[in-house]
Amino acid sequence: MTDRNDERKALESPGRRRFLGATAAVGMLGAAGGGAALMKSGEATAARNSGGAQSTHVPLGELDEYYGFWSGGHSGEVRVYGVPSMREIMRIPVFNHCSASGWGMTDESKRIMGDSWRFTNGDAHHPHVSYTEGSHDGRYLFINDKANTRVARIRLDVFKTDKMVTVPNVQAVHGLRLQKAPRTGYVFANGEYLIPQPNDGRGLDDTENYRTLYSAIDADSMEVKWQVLVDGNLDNTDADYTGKYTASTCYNSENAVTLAGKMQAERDHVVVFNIANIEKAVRDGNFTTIGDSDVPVVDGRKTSELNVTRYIPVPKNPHGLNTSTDGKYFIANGKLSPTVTMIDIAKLDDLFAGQLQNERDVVVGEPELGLGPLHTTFDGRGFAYTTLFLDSQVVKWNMENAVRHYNGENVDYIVQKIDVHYQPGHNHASLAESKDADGKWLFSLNKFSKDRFLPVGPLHAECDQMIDISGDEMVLVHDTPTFAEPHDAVIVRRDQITTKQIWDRDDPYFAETIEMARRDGVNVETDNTVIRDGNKVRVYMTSVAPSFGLSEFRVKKGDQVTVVVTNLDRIEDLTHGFCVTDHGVSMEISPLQTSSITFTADKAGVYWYYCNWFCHALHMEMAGRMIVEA
Ligand code: K7E
Ligand code: CUA
Ligand code: CA
Repeated sequence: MTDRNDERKALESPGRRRFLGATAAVGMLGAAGGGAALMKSGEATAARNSGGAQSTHVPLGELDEYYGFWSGGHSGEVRVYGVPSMREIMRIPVFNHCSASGWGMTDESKRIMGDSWRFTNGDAHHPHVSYTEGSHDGRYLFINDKANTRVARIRLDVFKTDKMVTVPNVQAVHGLRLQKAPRTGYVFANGEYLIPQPNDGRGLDDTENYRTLYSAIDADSMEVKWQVLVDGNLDNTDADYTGKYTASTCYNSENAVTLAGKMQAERDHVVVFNIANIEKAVRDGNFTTIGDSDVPVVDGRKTSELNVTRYIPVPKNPHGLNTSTDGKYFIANGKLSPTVTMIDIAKLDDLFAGQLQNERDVVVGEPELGLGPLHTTFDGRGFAYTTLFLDSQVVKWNMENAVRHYNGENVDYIVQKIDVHYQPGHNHASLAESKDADGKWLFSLNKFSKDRFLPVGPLHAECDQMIDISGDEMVLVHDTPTFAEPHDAVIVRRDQITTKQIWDRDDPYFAETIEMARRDGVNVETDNTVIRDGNKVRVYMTSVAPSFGLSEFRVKKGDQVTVVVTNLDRIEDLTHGFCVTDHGVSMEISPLQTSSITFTADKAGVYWYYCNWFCHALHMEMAGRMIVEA
């Protein structure tokens, strides 16, 4: 490895090396503080470069080639960019609440969010677009909520969240990936933190017996189908391209509850899950349940005899887990180790059949790439790209050469290292979570941005950098500041997604609201009327630019008011809003959409409601009075 280290040093600037003198573990712990030393403004200028073969410029009036879906981290949302222009096109509220669209306020969104609507925060890390036979089919995007242990689905015909599930028996869903073939039947979710099972107040201090589980969610119904009890925790996960196997990294094989404890073992592990064997165990009744949940839980601990998991030792505290787009390897990113571990997926059948001596026999490469490898992406041409958090670099490397090197051949596998600014987490190349990886654009999602943008006080933006990977050399071409905090992104071709221009009147998104109207004897498309039901009042009105179907309605103080607005404008882009002043009531009503919102009229007086989506020359006049009688 010495020659490799020398080669790496030659590629890195002296300033970086000085910062990185310590061991990986110490460096990682000091990353936030040490980062300041790394980010000298002079260095940032020197490292800036441009002039890739491809242009990020999309001429005025032309459309981007790709959709990029960025997770919003602890903003709880998903953001949609056009790639390569990096124009932010849309934000999709998911786990957060949205002042503009009324997500979290409307009756439709509350139904979808279920009990968890009372949480106004989320921590969205891993967005993934559904598959058919390893290619993106553009039906759905799925995303996890680490903060409140949820998984959500977004419809990509309307770009709206349409299902949300709180996963039982686990705390903090972190790693999330989809079954890639034959289609996305399952969404796989890692429970990250170790907790007593069940977590009902018993066994609080029995930390040795804290456990977590791997969950499979039915992508169509969004119900949790089964869970697998594991040893250690679960960080990131990915699925293969056949539908047989998935794998997850574990940084806490120690079952520790302290930072020091989680770094004790020299090796942690990757758990490989055998999907067919898990399904068989469920079918055969070889499962238990935990607490109040009726989800089948299959024992996948090391002591289990169900043949559903294997634990492959890897260097300590790995992080990202990425399947190469040729379907050959699960790649576990070392984090505290300068290596990534390549697991040969083709050898997993033999491993589960008991035909290998040792779990490590499925490891076919362990290239040393640099300090702090976190995530890896692919170009479809045999090269992998790994972020080096501590080195603040992306390294391009040759996968087959890494395997040959592991076999003792004297070949180089590192192709190039490029500086990024600074401290990258995920990276993601165009189409690189599908077998269609096209090796055009690479994004490095960097955690620090000091010196790159106008200062805005102590809190800085994150910095997403765009790298042209279409040629032999990586070329940095663009910086995009992003707000807290894209962990991951997915980029699909624009032809892989088909959207509706206006809503269908029979869309399930608001079917329950239409059903409520039917029970009230109301046709929401023609009737403007008020229905009283005890102290519940339902106000039905239409909207046609520039007026609401009702210019006033009357309720009594203390009434619970539900306002249902149906937008009869069938013109693309003609969205109305409905906002009641001084009541915290706001929602979007896009063309042919029905939206509803429920609130208490708790103050007597006159309150204007108005359209808050600029729709017409007389948009300001599109208003009416809610008259609340004492
Ligand atoms: Cu590395 Cu949540 Cu995918 Cu952040 S995780 S970086
Ligand atoms: Cu309707 Cu503005
Ligand atoms: Ca560990």
